[in-house]
Amino acid sequence: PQATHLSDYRPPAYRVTRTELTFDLDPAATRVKTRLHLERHPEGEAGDPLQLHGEGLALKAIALDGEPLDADEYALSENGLTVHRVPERFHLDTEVEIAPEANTALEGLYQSSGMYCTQCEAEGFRRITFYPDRPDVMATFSTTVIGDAGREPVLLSNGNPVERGELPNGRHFVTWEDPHPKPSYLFALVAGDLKKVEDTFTTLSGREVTLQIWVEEENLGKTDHAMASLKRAMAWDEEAYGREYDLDLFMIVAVNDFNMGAMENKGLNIFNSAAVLTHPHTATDAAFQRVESIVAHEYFHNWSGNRVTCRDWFQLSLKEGFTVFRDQCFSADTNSAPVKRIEDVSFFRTAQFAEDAGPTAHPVRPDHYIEIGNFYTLTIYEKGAEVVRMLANLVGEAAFRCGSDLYFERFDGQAVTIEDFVACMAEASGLDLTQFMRWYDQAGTPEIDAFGEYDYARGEYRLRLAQRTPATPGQPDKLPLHIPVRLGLVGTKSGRDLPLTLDGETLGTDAVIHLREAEQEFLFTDVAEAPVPSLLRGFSAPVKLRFPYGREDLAFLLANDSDGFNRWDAGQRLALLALDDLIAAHRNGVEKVMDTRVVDAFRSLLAAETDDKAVLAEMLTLPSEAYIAEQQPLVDVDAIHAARTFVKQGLAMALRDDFLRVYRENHLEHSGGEPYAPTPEQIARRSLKNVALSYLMAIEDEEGIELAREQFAADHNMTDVRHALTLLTHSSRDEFSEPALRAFGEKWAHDPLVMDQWFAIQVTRPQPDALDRVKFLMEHPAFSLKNPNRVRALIGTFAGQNRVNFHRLDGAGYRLLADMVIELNRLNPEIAARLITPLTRWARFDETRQALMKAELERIRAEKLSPNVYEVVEKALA
Ligand code: BAL
Ligand code: ZN
Repeated sequence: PQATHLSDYRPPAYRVTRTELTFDLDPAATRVKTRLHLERHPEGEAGDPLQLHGEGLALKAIALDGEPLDADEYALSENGLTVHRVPERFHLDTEVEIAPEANTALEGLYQSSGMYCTQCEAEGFRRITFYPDRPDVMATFSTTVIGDAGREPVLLSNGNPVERGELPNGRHFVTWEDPHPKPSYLFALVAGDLKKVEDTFTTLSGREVTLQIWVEEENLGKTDHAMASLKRAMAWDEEAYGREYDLDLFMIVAVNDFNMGAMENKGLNIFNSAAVLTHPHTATDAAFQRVESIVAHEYFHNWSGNRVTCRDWFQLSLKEGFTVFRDQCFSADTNSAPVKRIEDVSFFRTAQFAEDAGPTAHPVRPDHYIEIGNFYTLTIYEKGAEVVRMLANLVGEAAFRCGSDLYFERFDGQAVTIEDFVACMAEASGLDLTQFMRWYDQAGTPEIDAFGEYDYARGEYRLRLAQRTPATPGQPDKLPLHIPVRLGLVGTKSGRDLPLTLDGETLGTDAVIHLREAEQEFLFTDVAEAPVPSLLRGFSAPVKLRFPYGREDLAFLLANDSDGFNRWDAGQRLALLALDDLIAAHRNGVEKVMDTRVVDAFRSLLAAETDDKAVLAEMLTLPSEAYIAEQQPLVDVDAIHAARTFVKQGLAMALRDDFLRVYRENHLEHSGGEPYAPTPEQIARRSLKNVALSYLMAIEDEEGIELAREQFAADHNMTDVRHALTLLTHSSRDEFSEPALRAFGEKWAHDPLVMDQWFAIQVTRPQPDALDRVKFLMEHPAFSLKNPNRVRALIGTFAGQNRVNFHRLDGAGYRLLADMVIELNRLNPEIAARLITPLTRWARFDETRQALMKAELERIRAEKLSPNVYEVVEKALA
C-alpha cells in the first residue's frame, strides 16, 4: 500500500457543484444512479482528466452530458475511474451496483439488523458511487431513496424531505434535498422499519426545529436522555459560541453495528446504539454522561466540521480537536467541572501518553498516512483538544470567542486548514502563535523538569524549567514548544496561595507563565514565606512534569492546594511514590510495608466535611494499573498488580470503619425515596459510596460482601448493580458471583448493550480463569465477531484492561488477540487495526514478553493484510 503525504496536496482538477443520487435498495444488488454537475477548478487546466474514486463498484452505465461513453473514453482501476477528456463544465451520469448485505467492513452502505445505513467518513462514499471523495469537494445534494414499503417504511437522508410517493411492486420513495454544500464524507442514508421520538427546539432567532430520534421499536423507551442532551447542547452552542442550527429538521438514528461512536452527517447523525440509548436499568452513570457528551459532540460538528470543514484529512484535528474541546466544556458546564477535568486528564495521561510514546506516535497533524482510518486516534482527538484548550487559555476567553466567530464567519462553506484556525486566534488576540504551531507538527509528549529554590533572606523563589520532547518515529530532533504553565505558590505556613510577582509585575495568586526556551528561569520576588509550588494547575499543557516533591510536600498540597485538579494530582503522586517502593519490594522479594503517610492522607480525606463528593471519590481512587505502568521504565505487570492490591487492602484494613460509614451515609437508594436520575448530585453520591464499597471488597470484608449482595439484589439502577456485580465477580467468592452472573445474564439476554457489560465484567476478572472465560464467552449466542461493540466489550476489554491475564507469561493472551485480529482483518479492517494496539506496546515489557508479542505481530504480518492492519503492524515491527 502507498502512503499519502501532506506535502503532495493539490486542489482537485474539477469540483462538483451539485450531486443527484438515486438509490434503489436491495440487500444483494442496490443500484445507485449518480448525476454529478462538474466544473473545472480555477487552478485546473484544460486537458486534465477527471479522476473519481471508487472501490468495489460494478459499473453498469456511464454517460457524459447525456452521451454514453465508449470503453476507450474512460478507464477503470482498483481505486476508481478516469474519464480521459472532459469539457470545462459538464454533467456525468453513472450507474453502479453494490451489495450492502455483504459489507462487513461497515464502511459505505451496509445493513445492520436488517436496516440500511451508511458510514462515509473518512473514505466510505467511494464504496457507494464514483466520486471525488475528498473533503475539499463540496456540493449540494439531492437524494432519492427507493425501498420496499413494508420492509423499509422509513427512508432518510440529509437535509429536508421534499417529495415522496408510491411506486409499483410495493415500492415507495422519498427525495431529500440538502441545501448546504457538503463533502461526501457527510453523506448519509438510512432505510428500515424504525420508530421515532419527536420534540422541537426553538433557536435564538425564533426558528422552530423538529428533532427526531429514530430507533427500533423496542428501544423507544431509551431516548429521553439523548433528546434532553441534544436540546441542552443546542442551547449551549448558541450561548457559548453564538452558533444556531441551520435546517428545519435534525435527526439521530441508533444503529447496532457501527465502527465509531457516532457520525455527524449533515442533519442526519448516525449513532452507535451504545452512544444514544439509556435507561436507568440498562445504562450506568458513566454511560449516561457518555451519551450526553457524544450527542453534544456530533451536534457541535454542525459548525466545527460541517459548515467549516477540513481541506484534507491531515487537518482532521481541525474539526476533531476543536469539537472535543467544545464537548468537554459543555460537559464541564452541565456536570461537575473538576471531576470532568480529572476524568479527562486521567484517561489522557494513561492512553494518549502511551500512544505518543509508542511506535504509532504521530503529530496532531500527521504528515503522511497509509490508511486515514487509522488516524482517528487519541492524539488527533484528545491531544488536539488539549492544544485548543491551551490556545483558549493563552488568548483568553474573550479573544477566543472573537477568534472562533471570525473563523466561522470567514470560512463558512469552505474546507480549510489548521493554519486558518490558528490565524483567526492570532488575529483576534494579537498574539504571535508561530512557535505555538509546533504543537501541531511535533509528535511525542514534552517532558518538563522543574526545580525550585526559596531564598529566605531575599524572599525570592527561583523556578527553573527545562523542556525536552523525546524522539518519535521519523522525528529524531524536536524544537522547544511554547508551553503555558499555570501555577501558584502555596505558603507552607499559611497554607494559602501567595501573591505572585514576576519581573516586577503583580500577577495575582494564580498565573500562567510561558515556557518557550529549552531552559528558562523564573524569579518570583516578595515571596513572604517558603512555598510549595503547585505546577501545571488544571493540567494547563499536555506534558509530563517532574518536580522533586517530597511526600510531605504532596500531603501538604493534597490538604491545601486551592486548585482542585492539583489537589487530586498531589494525592496521585503521593500514592505513586508509595507504589514505587512496593513494586521494588515485590521484585526484590522483600516484605511490603504500607506507607503510613498515604493512610494518614486518606484518613484526613475521609474525615473532612466535603461538599464535593464527586471530587472526593476521585481522590480516593488509586492510580490505575495502566497509569502506574506508564510511570515505570520497564513494565512489571505482576509487581504493579501486587503493589496496587497491597495498597488498596492496606487502606481498607486501616480505614475500614470510615469506608463503611461513607458507604452508609451515601447509600440512600435502599431506603426507597429517590428515583434514579443522572444528576451531578446523585452521581457524586453513587461514585463515593461505590468507591468505599470497592475498598471493603478489596479485603472481602463480610459486611462489605453483604452490602454488595444487597446492592445487586436491590436492582435499583445499573450503576449500582454493575458495580456490585463487578466487585463480587472480581472477588474470590464464586459462590456469590456465579448465581448473580447467571441471573443477570438470563435477565438481560435480549439486550445486547447490557450483555456487553456482562461480558466486560467477566473478562476483567483478575483470577487466572479470565482467558478461558473469554474463549467460553465467544461461543455465547449474544457474541458476534461481526459486531464492533461485542468485539470491544469482550476482546478489547480483556486485552486493554485485564493486564495480568492478557500479559500471561505463556503468551496465551497475545495469541488470542492475534487470532482475533487475523479474523477481523478479513471482516472489518478498521476494527482489526484498532484491536492490535496492546501488542504494539511490546517495547515496554520484559524480554520474554517482548519476544512473545513480536512473534504474534509477525504471525499477523504473514497474512494477506488490509492496508489498515498492514500500516499498524509495519510500524509496530519497524
Ligand atoms: N467524525 C467521526 C465521528 C466523530 O468524531 O464525531
Ligand atoms: Zn468528532
